[in-house]
Amino acid sequence: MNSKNKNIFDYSKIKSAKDLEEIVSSIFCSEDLDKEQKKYKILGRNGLIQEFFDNFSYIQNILNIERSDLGIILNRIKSEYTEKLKDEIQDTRNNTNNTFDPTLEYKNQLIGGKHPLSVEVSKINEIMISLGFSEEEYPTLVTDFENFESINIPKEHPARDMWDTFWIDEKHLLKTQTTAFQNSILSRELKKGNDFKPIRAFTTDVCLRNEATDTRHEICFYQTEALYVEHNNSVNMVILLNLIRSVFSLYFDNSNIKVKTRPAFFPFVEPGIEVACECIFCGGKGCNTCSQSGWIEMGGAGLVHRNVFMNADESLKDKYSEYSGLAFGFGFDRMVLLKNKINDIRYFRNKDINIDLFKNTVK
Ligand code: FA5
Repeated sequence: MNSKNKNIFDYSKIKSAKDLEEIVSSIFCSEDLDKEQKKYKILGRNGLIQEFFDNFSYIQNILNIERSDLGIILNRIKSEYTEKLKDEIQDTRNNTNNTFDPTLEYKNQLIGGKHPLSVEVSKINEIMISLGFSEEEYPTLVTDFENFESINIPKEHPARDMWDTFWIDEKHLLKTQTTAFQNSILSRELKKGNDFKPIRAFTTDVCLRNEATDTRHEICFYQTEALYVEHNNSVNMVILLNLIRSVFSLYFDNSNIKVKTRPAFFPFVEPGIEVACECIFCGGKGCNTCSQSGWIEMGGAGLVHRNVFMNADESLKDKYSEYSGLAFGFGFDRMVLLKNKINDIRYFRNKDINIDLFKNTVK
C-alpha cells in the first residue's frame, strides 16, 4: 500500500466498487463538515479520490477487476463529486434568484441609541443644575433607616403601607423613593455647624415598588428629588411653589403648563402638598390615562419636617428651628410621558420601538 495514504481504511472490507462510492458518499453527507471541507477531503491533493488512485493496484487486486474498469469507476466517482461540489459552491455565488447579497449596504438599519429615558434624565439634570442645585448620586440599594426611619417613618408606622417594595433582607431594600438621599446629605452638612453652607442638592434615580402596573404605574421608575436648606427660617412655601413652576416650565418648555397643588400627607414634610399637571390627553376632561380625573399626579413636596433634621443630627434637639428647608420629589417617567404624549408608562420598559420617542433615538 502507498505510504502517502492519509485515510486509514480497512481495505479488506471493500468488496465491490459500490463500497468505494459509499466511503466517498459518507464524507459528502457528513453534517460535521462544510462544503469547502468536503471538497478538500474528497477532491483535494491528499483527498480520498487521490488516495484511491495512489493505491490503484492494491484496490484492483482486492476487487479483482480489470485495470481499465477500475480507472473508469474512479474517474466516474471523481467527476460526479467534482460536479456535485462545484454545483453546490456555485449555487450560493451565481444563483440569480437569491436576493440576499451580504456585500450590499443594508438600508434602514436599526442602530442602537440611548434609551429615551436616559436622554430625558440628562435634560432634567441639566435643568436642576441651571437652577443652582448640585447632583448627588445615591445607591438604589438602601437601608430601612435611609428609606424610612430617618425620614420620620418609624417601624410599624402605617405610612409604610404607602411604599411596599422589594426587601433584600430585614435591613436592606430597593429604595422606594429618592427621599432616601436626604439623611446622608443633611447629616454631612448640618454637622459642619458654623461652616454650614446652604444646601441645594438633587438626585435623579430609579425607585422600585411592589405595584400592580397600569398606564401610570410601573414597578421601576425614575424620581427627581430636590433638597433646599438654609441656616435661618427663610425657606417657605412661596419659594417651593416658584421652584416647582420653574422646573415644570423649563422641562415642558411651556410657561403656561397647568399645575395644580393640594394639601397632602407625607411624614417627612410639614406642610405637605401633592403636585399634578393637567392631563394633555383629554385637556382636563378625563380619560383612561388620568383615571377620568383630568389631572396626572406628578409628585409630592413640602417643608422639611423637624424630625428629619433631628434624625440627621441629634445635637439639633433644641436648635432644629435654626434651619428651614424644602423638598420635592417628582415621578420623572410621568413627566416624560406627558411631554411626549405617550399614554402608557409601560412602553418605556417593554420592547416596542414604534412610539415616536423611540424613533428619535433609534435611527
Ligand atoms: C413620594 O415618593 C415622596 N417621596 C415625594 C416627596 C418628596 C414628597 C419630597 C414630599 C417631599 P409618592 O409616593 O407620591 O411620593 O411618589 C411621588 C411620585 O412618583 C408620584 O406622584 C408619581 O409621579 C411617581 N410614582 C409613584 N409611584 C409610581 C409608580 N409605581 N410608577 C411610576 N411613577 C410613580
